[in-house]
Amino acid sequence: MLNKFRLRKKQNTSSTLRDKIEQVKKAAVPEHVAIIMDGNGRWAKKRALPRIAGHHEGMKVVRKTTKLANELGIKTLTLYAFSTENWKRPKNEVEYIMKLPDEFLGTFLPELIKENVQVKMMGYKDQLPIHTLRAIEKAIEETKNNNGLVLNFALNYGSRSEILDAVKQVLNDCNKGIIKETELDEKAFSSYLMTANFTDPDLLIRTSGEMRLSNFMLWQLAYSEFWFSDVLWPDFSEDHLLEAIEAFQKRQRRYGGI
Ligand code: V07
Repeated sequence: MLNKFRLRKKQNTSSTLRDKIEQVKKAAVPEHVAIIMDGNGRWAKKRALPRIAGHHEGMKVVRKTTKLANELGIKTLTLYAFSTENWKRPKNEVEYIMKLPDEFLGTFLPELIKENVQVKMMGYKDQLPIHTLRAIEKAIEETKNNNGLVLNFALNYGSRSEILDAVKQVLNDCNKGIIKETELDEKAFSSYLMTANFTDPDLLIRTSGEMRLSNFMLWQLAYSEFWFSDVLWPDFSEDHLLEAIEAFQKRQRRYGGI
């Protein structure tokens, strides 16, 4: 009796998720979604677990989110995995976090390849542990010919540094005569950023109730829609992502009406 009930309940839940996915796919889906995956430490603290347990749980949500984004036809998913400021955290926590790309790819790379996902990374590679960099570069190489979702990890990324480095590169190119001051417009400047080959995000999601950009894609988010959710990243489900996209679609329709 109890088993029967559970089975029925499970089937009902998944069919509503299916329906919702189909519903969302009928309207314009954002091309590029960026997410600040915040609240992993708080999720762990609430359960009296070490912070690293929250990061590990958060990693599983990366997989679910990637799968759904791909299924919805989102072209690019940029995930803020580690900022240039995150090095200030306790050494053991940083060490653990830097093993997550290895673990994630060790488990899910075959799945990403099968699902036609292309892995990319933006951020300062120099300071990353060699094992982290090797795992990511292997994934980038093995998925480079895929043409489904682009899964772009922002790792050791900081937007002010990115902009400053772009300015320095522009000055360099100016001195060498590669670009003239009069040719430098927004489009030309964008090509000096780490996102040179990306469109700007249409939608930014930040979880865990914080309403800040925290040095994330400051230039690129100039015209994006923002969606702030109180849900902690490890609790961020398919339903929550669909809710954010539905809200985005409603805003699009309103602007279209006037
Ligand atoms: C990290 C889990 C998600 C919540 C936020 C912080 C902790 C997946 C990756 C990853 C990165 C590159 C890659 C494949 C997977 C990751 C870091 C942290 C640094 F090619 N999750 N995750 N990287 N967390």
